[in-house]
Amino acid sequence: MLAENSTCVLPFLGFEVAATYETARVVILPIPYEATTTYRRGCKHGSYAILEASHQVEYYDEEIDKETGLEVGIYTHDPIADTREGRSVSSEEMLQVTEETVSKLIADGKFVIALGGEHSITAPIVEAYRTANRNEPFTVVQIDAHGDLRNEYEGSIYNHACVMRRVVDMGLPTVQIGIRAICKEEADLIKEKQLTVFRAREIAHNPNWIDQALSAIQTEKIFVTIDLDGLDPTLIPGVGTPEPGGLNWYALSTFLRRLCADYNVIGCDVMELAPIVDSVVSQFTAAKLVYKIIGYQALAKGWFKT
Ligand SMILES: [Mn+2]
Repeated sequence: MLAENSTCVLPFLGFEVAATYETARVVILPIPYEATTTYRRGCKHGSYAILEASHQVEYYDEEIDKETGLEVGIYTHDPIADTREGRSVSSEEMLQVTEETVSKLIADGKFVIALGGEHSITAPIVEAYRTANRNEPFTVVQIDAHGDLRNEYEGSIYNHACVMRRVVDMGLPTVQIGIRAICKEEADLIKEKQLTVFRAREIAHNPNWIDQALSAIQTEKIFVTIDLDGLDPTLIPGVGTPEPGGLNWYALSTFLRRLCADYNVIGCDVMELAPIVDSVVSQFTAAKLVYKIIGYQALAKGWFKT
């Protein structure tokens, strides 16, 4: 792990708007960890592709009429659990360094947006929030094509296909949105535990799904985990396991805006971008999504100066 305050080579949005750690409200945490990808590889390059693409995002957000990046301090952390240079990082090491790093950022009062890397990283991030919120449960809202509810996959309980099972095992309530690929074991678990799932197929034909999803949340605090394959693969083809029939841009951004407005979003991650050579669509869309989340949080938390 690199020193926490050393200069990051590639800050989100660009050097001109990068805040210092001390003044930043938002910390972008790149976690280029990839170990258990099962189909299309490359998510270890996802976080840096998002950072690079973010330099092309317009500072002025025409939806909220603010230059978000100039008003909200954004600091980009050095990467942790970095497997890009062929260095192997064990599951245990990834779990430990991620939980420790996120815990420190929470203790420093930062709003963390972690950039994967594979989805298994969400478990230690959520664990850090759990430790910080010992007496108050929060809901994990997951945007994903997949249930990620398998107990074990390819010999590991830390496989990316098991991450929401780890969250369910922690005893935290979950709301899963955009789901359209699950196995029988996961379908049985959803029934047995009566998990709240908004399937992509139902969302496509239900204009009231956002109201229904918001009212299904029973806690004030929320952690949001976004597997980018929750969006339709026509928007983000660069994912490890694409599935047709996903959420569209306005459905997801409208949902996230209302989620930030109506609840206390305590943290967030954006996972599973696996860039495609010669196409910037996926990483640019992901970067814009991250910028939208920062803007919606800033509106909800009163971070804008004017
Ligand atoms: Mn997925």
